[in-house]
Amino acid sequence: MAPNLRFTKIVSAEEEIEKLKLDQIKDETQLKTYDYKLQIVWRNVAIMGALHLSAIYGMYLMIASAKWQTNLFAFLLYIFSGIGITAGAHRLWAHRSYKAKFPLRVFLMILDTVAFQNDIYEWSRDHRVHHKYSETDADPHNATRGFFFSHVGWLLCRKHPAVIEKGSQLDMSDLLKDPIVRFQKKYYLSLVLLFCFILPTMIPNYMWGESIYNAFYICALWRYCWTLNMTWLVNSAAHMFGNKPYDKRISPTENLATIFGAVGEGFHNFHHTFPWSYDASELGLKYNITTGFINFFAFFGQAYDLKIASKKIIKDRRLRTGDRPNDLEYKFFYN
Ligand code: ST9
Ligand code: ZN
Ligand code: ZN
Repeated sequence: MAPNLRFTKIVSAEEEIEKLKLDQIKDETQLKTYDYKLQIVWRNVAIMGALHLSAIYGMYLMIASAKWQTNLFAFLLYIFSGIGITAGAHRLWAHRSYKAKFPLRVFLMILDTVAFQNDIYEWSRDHRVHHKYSETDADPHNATRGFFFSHVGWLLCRKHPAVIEKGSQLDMSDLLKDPIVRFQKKYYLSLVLLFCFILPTMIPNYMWGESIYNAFYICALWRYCWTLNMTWLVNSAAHMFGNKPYDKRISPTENLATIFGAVGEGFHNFHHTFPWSYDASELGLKYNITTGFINFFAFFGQAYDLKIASKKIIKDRRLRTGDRPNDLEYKFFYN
């Protein structure tokens, strides 16, 4: 373990409850009923449809005519823009599970922009309301509305009024205090144009003579579409299929495919049980590139105050509310 990792260990149940309060403990109050009618946003349907068709064509170009460097670059962009979401928007800004110095925050903001998943402020607000009101009308990608809705459908229609009402009640002031978040929010579309589309197209052309056409379809469109789908799996598959070793009373699961596809974010039963733990799983670095990334920057002091759930509190919770506390499968997967 790196010598200067600064951990804040959460060791007792009382501490866990206190921490959960800070992380906006799931609200059990009854949501009122709304006069709600599904309203499809056809512009988004057309854009997402076109993006997916272009991505399929991009995949064909990867095999048929692209240079290997282009395919490798597209893959690396997927991993690193994914880390912009996982280590940046998710674990740093939405959950405050660790702190980061200015240079690392700038780097994460750029990676997050490559992923183009709405700005950090909007992403974090939707994510905080998702944790607080999971599987209710106020959850933007409420998984009880089905796989398609939680995967992509929620981006193709107007939001349920409960999402906007409950989201407006969240305290988001911490994010607005961060000048990097404010900067990205202010210039978001220009930054997206540059970091998600223009640079991924120009770099392969300039560096190894790839055609602009191939670079655009592969490194911009295919890579963007692939990263979106890997991210969306956390909201769909990892809210439906898999084990619940930490809390069987909630929908989120440990979903193997998502663990790999979402660069270490598919341990979703763990994450909804301990949302403040920076590693988002109890396995440390195993299958978790994002945790490795944060540890790497912690080694240089750029990431610090990493909050982590102690082994004891995880075990206590597993025995109390997990779905298979003594199962062999648990031992195989988790040891
Ligand atoms: C995308 C996001 O893909 C993906 C997020 C995934 C999250 C995953 C989390 C899982 C855990 C982490 C794992 C990471 C794994 C990563 C792996 C990587 C390999 N509270 O939005 P409008 C207000 S984005 C409070 O127009 P409509 C809003 O401020 C893809 N207020 O709602 C506004 O107020 P005002 C690219 C809220 O009209 C008003 O409401 N982007 C909230 O219903 C209207 O807002 C897109 O595709 C809230 N929560 O439209 C864009 N929300 O007027 C898609 C909104 O005062 N978005 N408000 O300013 C849209 O086009 C629209 O938002 C819409 C809804 C059509 C979906
Ligand atoms: Zn979730
Ligand atoms: Zn989360």
